[in-house]
Amino acid sequence: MNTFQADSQQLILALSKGRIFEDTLPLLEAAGITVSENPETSRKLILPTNDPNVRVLIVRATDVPTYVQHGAADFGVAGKDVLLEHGGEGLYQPIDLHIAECRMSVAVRNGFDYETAVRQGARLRVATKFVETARAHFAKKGVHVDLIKLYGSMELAPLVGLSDAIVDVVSTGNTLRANDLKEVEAIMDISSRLIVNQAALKMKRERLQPILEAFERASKK
Ligand code: PRT
Ligand code: MG
Repeated sequence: MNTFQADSQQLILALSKGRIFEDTLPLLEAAGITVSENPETSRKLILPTNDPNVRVLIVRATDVPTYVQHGAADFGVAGKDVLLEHGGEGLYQPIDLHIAECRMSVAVRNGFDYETAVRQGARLRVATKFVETARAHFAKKGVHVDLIKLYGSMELAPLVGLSDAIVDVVSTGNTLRANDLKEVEAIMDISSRLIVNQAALKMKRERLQPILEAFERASKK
């Protein structure tokens, strides 16, 4: 039985599977921590490491700030996109890790004249997972939008007439191109940040500090 108890010696790190897990592994190695199982093949949601006092929780990318905010994890790694939607309450964000880099952009269907629509003051329907970021972006531009909240596959929305535009993260642009979409505006650069529970930072400083320093050194390379 793998019972789970938070105690003061334990450090719990929240990570999401996929690119964030993979890009965080070398940073953990730099801190002398090796994760003993691969989340892609293991069904475990709590992964042991070579350090009996450090364990890794595998959660959805958007849930990482929630686990850390409430202290169920002491620290975690989350994209700036996710942190902006969460709001950052209860979180200390000391380090830009420069991993999982991408950008937040506005995209429309090829053939849709975004610039003219904006210039003429058209009301745009925008589908996105990132409603707070999208709201702030269009408010700053003075563009009226109806935001449609989606949880994934935003690229589909303009193709089936659900929206005029999407706000999504773009890395290579291949997904947009494959779906007859084009990027019309870059909103901001995105990378992943180390986040730390504010209480844990005080209570477990001695244990956390060397790991934070190793992450900081390794992420600058
Ligand atoms: O997949 P899930 O629904 O569980 O959650 P998630 O998509 O939030 O998690 P994950 O693991 O896919 O992404 C975690 C973090 O990686 C995000 O919060 C971003 O900060 C960052 N990141 C970096 C990306 C990308 N690059 C990226 N390309 N997140 C998502 N994508 C997706 C994008 O949404 C689009 O569908 O990949 C597609 C575009 O990729 P290109 O290369 O075709 O442009
Ligand atoms: Mg994803």
